[in-house]
Parts: sequence; structure tokens; C-alpha cells
Amino acid sequence: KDQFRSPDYYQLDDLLGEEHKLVRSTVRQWVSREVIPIIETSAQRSEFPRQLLKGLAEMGCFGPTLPPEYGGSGADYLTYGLIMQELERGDSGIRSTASVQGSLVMHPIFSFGSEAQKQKYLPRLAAGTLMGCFGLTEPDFGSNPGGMLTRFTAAGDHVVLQGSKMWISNAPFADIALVWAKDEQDHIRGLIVERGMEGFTTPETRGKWSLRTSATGELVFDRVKVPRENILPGVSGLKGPLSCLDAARYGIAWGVTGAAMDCYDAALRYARERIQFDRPIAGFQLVQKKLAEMITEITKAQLMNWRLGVLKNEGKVTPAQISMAKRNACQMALAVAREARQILGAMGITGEYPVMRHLMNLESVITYEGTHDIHLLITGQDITGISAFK
Ligand code: TGC
Ligand code: FAD
Repeated sequence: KDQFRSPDYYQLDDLLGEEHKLVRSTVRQWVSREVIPIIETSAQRSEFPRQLLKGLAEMGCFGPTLPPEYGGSGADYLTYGLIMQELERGDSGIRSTASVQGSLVMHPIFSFGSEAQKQKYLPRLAAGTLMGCFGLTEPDFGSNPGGMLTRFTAAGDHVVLQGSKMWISNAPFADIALVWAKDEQDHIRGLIVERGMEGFTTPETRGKWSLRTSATGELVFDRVKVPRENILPGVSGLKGPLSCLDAARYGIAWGVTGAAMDCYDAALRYARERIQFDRPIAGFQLVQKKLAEMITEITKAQLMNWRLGVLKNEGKVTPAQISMAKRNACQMALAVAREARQILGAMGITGEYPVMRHLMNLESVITYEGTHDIHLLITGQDITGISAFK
């Protein structure tokens, strides 16, 4: 039975509305019931638990902030953040699947797509009957996506797409790929590539020690004919994909805080129960130091997330503020997971507890959606006005 008790040291619940708490409680209970009992086995086997897609869709985890006519529920960003927090409390791979579907596939179609594209794809993406992935990273262009080599050329009523993407979450099973590629004028555009288009393959990336419940793969385009109507008309340039990343990075700040909360909760319970030298290890000052610092850092991240959500609801948030929160929360969550693992001693390396799985997952999360150092440099650019990238 799932024993998770959510830490809320500063009574942040008082800052949430009833609707926020209701959605959070629904997702939390679903995670306890559907994710916790199976996730360790999925991770050990390195299998994506596909059976969870239906429940994720039914709870409205795919694109909740979209309006109802496109399958969303018009939820605010605090609700969205809380959903991500609860999902990643279960596992980063499950949150990844929801992040990609909502923030990286539905968001660009909603923001930059034609009405026909929105009608065609969004309701099915929200219902989980169509799954998507987001192709930006290439083998030679990760932190510097502007240098991408994937291109398309015009050919009548379609374009011909050539190139490849790497490290793409959901790629092995996705029905559509939202791909960013350069046109003949070197402008970056978004295209919707559908599984089954000739020359399009999605080989799976094997052997990961991290995010093992998430399916990762490549997108290979060998002269793929894509109808012109599949190009997103509303955006051109790197700001297209980067604005999608803003949406996903926001959710990650909340998500990894959920993973940290789970690690802290497991470590606190274990420390109270584990007896050494005839007393609970929670009584030792060094263990208390670890636990006290963990809850302090979690509380700071929770406050940051809440404030970021309010700014986002008010339309005032900046990309640099999101970068700061993503970076801080990932670093915090990794540190919490490492300390929790130490508190659990040898048990900490087993699948009896969620800690090692979170710890390994977080090594991906601190790298994808912009590495730890890239986010630091985004803050650096924001406060000095000088880009370290040029
Ligand atoms: P730079 O010259 O600064 O900007 C180019 C244009 O983009 C605009 N812009 C943004 N727009 C919206 N949001 C942002 N965060 C933006 N940052 C920049 C900028 O205003 C400019 O617009 P315009 O109109 O003047 O053209 O670009 P740069 O080439 O110097 O690169 C900047 C840098 C390094 C920060 C950026 O490239 C970056 O963020 N790199 C990290 C790449 C990254 O995060 N990749 C993630 C791939 S997707 C993924 O990992 C999914 S994992 C999903 C999961 O499983 O959960
Ligand atoms: P690199 O860019 O090669 O960076 C290597 C190191 O160099 C890092 O430490 C970095 O911080 C440092 N570095 C690079 N440039 C600078 C600089 N200017 N200054 C200082 N240091 C620098 N991508 C997608 O498009 N879609 C996805 O769905 C997706 N899912 C992913 C899932 C997983 C499990 C993983 C691991 C990655 C995923 N990614 C995805 C890719 C991810 O976004 C990239 O891995 C990430 O952006 C970093 O790129 P890179 O791995 O090529 O590292």
C-alpha cells in the first residue's frame, strides 16, 4: 500500500483553491493506485507502461490548460503544475509522457497551428487516442538547436524532409511527431509528421540507466514527403520550439519537486523506523541535518513554483524566470534524492523504495529541456544583458 504523505511545511495548501486541491487529490490517488504498484517493475524491465495512457487522458493530464473545444479543461497553470508534481511523484517517465503530449505537441499546435490542424489533432491528443513526440535535438545539436541540419525543400503540394532527431521521448510509439526543421530560407518551421509516411522511422534508444519507464528514440527522415498543410503556419524561427520549452520547463520545475517530496517522505519514514545503536536513526543529529535540509529546500522550491504559477496565470512570467525555477528544482531534487538514498543505507539502492529510481531519473531531467549550465547562462544573460552563447 502506498504510504506517501505529502510534505507541506509552510501550509502552502492555504494558497490553493478548492479546484486545485480536487485535481491534485484525483491525480495523487490515481498515482497511488495505478502507478506505484507497477512502476518499479516497469523501470527494472525498462518498459513504458502503456496501460497508463488511458487513465492519464481520462484525468485530463494531456493539455489541461487548453480550452474545452480542443479537449482541454481550461485549467490554470497552478493546476497544471500540481498535475505534473503528482505524476512525477510517481515517476519522471510518466510526467515526461504528459509533458511532451501537452506542452510540446498540443501547445504548439494550439498556439501556431491552423484551425484545421487544431480540429484534426487536438481532441484526439487530449483523449490519448493519438500520441505525439517533439523532435528538436539532433545528434550534433543539443544545447544549440539553432544549428540543426534537418531540412525540407518544396515539391508541389508537399515538402521533402531530410535529416534526423535524437533522444526523442515517446518517439518509439508516437503516432505523430512535431518536428522542427529548416526551410530553404534557413527559417526554422514546425511540421507534423505522421507515422506511416514513407521514409519515416523511429528506432528505439536502448540501454538507458535513467528514465527507464519512458520510451526514447530517434526520428529518421529519409526523403519523407510531408503535405504542406502539415506545416504550422503561425511561427518561424527558433522562438517557436523555445516557447514550447518554456511551457514544458515550467511543468518540470513542479514535477521534480514531486519526486523530491517522495524521496523525503520515504527517507523520513525509514529514519523513524530503522533502529541502529538501539535507537531510531532519525534521532542522530547527522540524519536530522539531512532531513531538515531536505525539507527546507523542498519548501523553497514549492514556494518558487507557486509564485511562478501565479505569474504565469497573470501572463507576466518570463522565460528566464522559468529557467531559474527549472534549474533550481532539478538541482534540489537530485540533492534530496542523494541524501535520501544515504539515509536508507543499503536499502536505498533497491527497488523496495522509490529513491534510487527517482535519483537515476533526475539525471535525465537535469539534462533535458536545457542542461543545468545552459539555464545558468540564461539567467546570466538575463541579468547582464550579454549572451554567453554568441
Ligand atoms: P537566441 O538568439 O537567444 O534566441 C533565438 C530566438 O528565440 C527567442 N527565444 C525564446 N523564445 C521563447 N522562449 C524562450 N525561452 C526563448 N529563448 C530565446 C529569442 O528571443 C530569439 O527570437 P527572435 O525573434 O529574435 O529570433 O538563441 P540561441 O541560439 O543563442 O540559443 C539560446 C539557448 C542556448 C538558450 C537555447 O537554444 C536553448 O534553450 N538551448 C537548450 C536546448 C533545449 O532545451 N533543448 C530541449 C529539447 S526538447 C527536450 O529536451 C524534451 S524532454 C521532454 C520530456 O521528456 O519531458
Ligand atoms: P550537449 O549540448 O552536447 O552538452 C554537453 C555538455 O556541454 C553539457 O554539460 C552542457 O551544459 C555543456 N554545454 C553545451 N554548450 C555549452 C555552453 N555554451 N556553455 C557551457 N556549457 C555548455 N530532445 C528533444 O528534442 N525531444 C525530446 O523529447 C527529448 N527527450 C529526451 C529524453 C531523454 C531521456 C534525454 C536524456 C534527452 C532528451 N532530449 C530530447 C534531448 C535533450 O534536450 C538534450 O540532451 C539536451 O538539450 C542537451 O543536449 P546534448 O545531450 O546534446 O548535450
